[in-house]
Amino acid sequence: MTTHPDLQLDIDGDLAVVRLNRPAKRNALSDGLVLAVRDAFQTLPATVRAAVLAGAGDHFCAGLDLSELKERDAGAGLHHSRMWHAALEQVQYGPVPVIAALHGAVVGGGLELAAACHIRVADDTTFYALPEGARGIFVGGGGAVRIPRLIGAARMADMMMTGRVYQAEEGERAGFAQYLVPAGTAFDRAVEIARRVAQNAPLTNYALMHALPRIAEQPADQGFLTEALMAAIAQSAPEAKQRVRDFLEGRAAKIGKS
Ligand code: 1HE
Repeated sequence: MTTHPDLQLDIDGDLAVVRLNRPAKRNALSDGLVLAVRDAFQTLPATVRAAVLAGAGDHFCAGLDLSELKERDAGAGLHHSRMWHAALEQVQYGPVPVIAALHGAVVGGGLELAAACHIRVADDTTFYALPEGARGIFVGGGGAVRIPRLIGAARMADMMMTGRVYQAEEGERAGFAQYLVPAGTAFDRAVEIARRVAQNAPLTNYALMHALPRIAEQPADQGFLTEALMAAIAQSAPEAKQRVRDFLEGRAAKIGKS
């Protein structure tokens, strides 16, 4: 469990709510907070089936804590970036799907953190930016890998070269978020989605978190084989057989009806 004062972790049944809780500094990510995020996802109780990641106050996250940005030589800069990678790896490839509830600023390292989540729910107040360009630095929290996969490298280069800010609606169209909801409702919607995701067969969620993104990056012939292997494993689980029986015997909800 987390002991960092700026990170709040609540467990509610099979749901974990992880909240950046440093609103006075717009949830800027100090090194300690980045490591606390890593630890929180690494040590979630085995009973948790899905998580919501949110930010306290008016903003999701203002990115790297600039007050800690110091002169680093190349080696120290490398290790700092790799520390972010290790932490955000625990979000993307940790034990459970993570639903991000976004509002206000989702900028810099905050956008990198959001990009490591599996589903992003943004409210109307959300805006996305990569101020690294203006600060004379580069992304270092996995953004160069994950953000182009959401919006394309051309849009990302434009954001960093020109300081372009995407507001909520065009951000959703560009691919930052899968859901756009009215102001103040992102958290509730994210919880609703997380509860639904938590009901999936664990192997289905595992396949979607761990196999799908890798298959999508594989050459087609390798991807087809990985897909077949994952499909065979998922369908052989007793839970999968039960779910198919439930449908055939009229006990499961039809598509579009809950
Ligand atoms: C901060 C930070 C921060 C706010 N580090 N202290 N990220 C940025 O370049 C974004 C910088 N932040 C902003 O542009 C704005 O703060 C916001 C648009 C996010 C919010 O504006 P606002 O008017 O609500 O808040 P504010 O008055 O600007 O900030 C409130 C306080 O938070 C203030 O401190 P105070 O002591 O004067 O009250 C700010 O200094 C502080 N604060 N953001 C430190 N980021 C792995 S590499 C990733 C590289 C990056 O992420 S670079 C991008 C960094």
